[in-house]
Amino acid sequence: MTNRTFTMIKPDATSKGYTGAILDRMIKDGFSIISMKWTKLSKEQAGKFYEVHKERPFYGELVDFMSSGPIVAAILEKENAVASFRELIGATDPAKAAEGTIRKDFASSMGENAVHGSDSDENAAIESNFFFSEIERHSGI
Ligand code: FUP
Repeated sequence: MTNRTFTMIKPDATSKGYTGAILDRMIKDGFSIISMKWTKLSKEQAGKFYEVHKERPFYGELVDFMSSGPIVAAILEKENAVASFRELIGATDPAKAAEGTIRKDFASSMGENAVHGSDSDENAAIESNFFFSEIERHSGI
């Protein structure tokens, strides 16, 4: 699974109409879309997805925000996908994100930072399984 990562386009970006532009960045950077869905998380689902951050002070806000509007969830494929995608999206805090990164251009704050990207191969697999069934993950694309 080292050639795959998982992403979400977050509610701030979908509501501002950035979905197409952000997907375009991903495709132009060489990522193939393996699976993709437009959906909305319930509070419970957002809480489960971000369970690792349960003890952090921003957890409640994060769960409220991630369940506040539509998201796009996708599995992407490219060589060295996790690291390459983290580079494309930039630092968690858009104020610290490098020029030309997705967060630099589309995110507004640390919390509302436009996109998610898995931080390891293991989490990419866990997060992909959270959103997509086995058939959806092996669609033959
Ligand atoms: P990242 O891997 O870059 O998405 O960042 P983290 O896994 O550290 O954080 C997950 C999400 O928690 C971020 F996308 C936004 C939110 N967050 C905050 O709201 N405040 C913080 O101080 C850190 C993270």
